[in-house]
Amino acid sequence: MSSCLCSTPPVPPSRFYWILDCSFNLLCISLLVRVQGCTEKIIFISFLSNRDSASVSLSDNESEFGPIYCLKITSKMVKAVAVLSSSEGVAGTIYFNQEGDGPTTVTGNISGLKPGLHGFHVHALGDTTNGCMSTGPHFNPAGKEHGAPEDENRHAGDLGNVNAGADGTVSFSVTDKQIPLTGPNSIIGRAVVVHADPDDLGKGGHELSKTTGNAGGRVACGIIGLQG
Ligand SMILES: [Cu+2]
Ligand SMILES: [Zn+2]
Repeated sequence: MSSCLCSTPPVPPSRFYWILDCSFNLLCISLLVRVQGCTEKIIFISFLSNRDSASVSLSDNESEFGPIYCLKITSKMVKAVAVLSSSEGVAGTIYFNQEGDGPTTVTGNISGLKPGLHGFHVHALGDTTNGCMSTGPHFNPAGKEHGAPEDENRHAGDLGNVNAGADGTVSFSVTDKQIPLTGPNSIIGRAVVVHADPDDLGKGGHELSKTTGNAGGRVACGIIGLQG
C-alpha cells in the first residue's frame, strides 16, 4: 500500500469501485479517494451495522484500481429466553438464538399440557399485568392475516403448533426468519403464548381462523428477555 499523510480528515469516498466477495463473512472492497493531492484508500463500514465487528486487513493483491481491502466480519450471536407462567399448571422455558441476521432458532420444553396440538405464537406485547390476556394480538408488524409458519401471508408471530405427548410434555426446535432478536422487528420484550387448542393455521373456516387460528384460551405465556 502506498501511504500518504494528510493534514486534514479525508473527504467521503468519491468512488466505490467494486465488491469482490459478498459472502457472509468476507467483504473485499476497494475505494479510491483523492485527498489534497494524495491518493488514499478508505473503507466504508457503515453497512456492517448488523455485525458484531469488522476487522480490516490489507491483502497483497494490487489491481489496476490499487490495493484490495478485506473486511472480515464476525457475526453476532444474540440469545433470549422466556420462562412460561400459567394459572393452569403449564410450565416451560423457551430459548431463542439468532446469529447475525440469520433465522432465529426457537427451542423449548413445556409440561403440563393436554396431549395434542397447541397454538404457539409470539404476541405483540410483553405485558402480563392481566396474565396472558394482556399480551395483545399476534405480533404482526407487516399487517398480514393469520397463517402457518410456512405461509407467505402470516403474522410474524405465527409459529404454528407444539405437539404434546401423552404425558403432556413437548420438546421442540424450530427455525424462523420472521422473529429477529435485533432491529425494528425484534421480538425482545414481547411474549410467547401457548394456547389451549390447536391453531388451525388460518384454514379452519372459523370466524377466528384469519386472526388467531381459533386456538382457544391462553394457558401459558412468558416475556421474551435478553439472555447473556
Ligand atoms: Cu397466540
Ligand atoms: Zn397469527
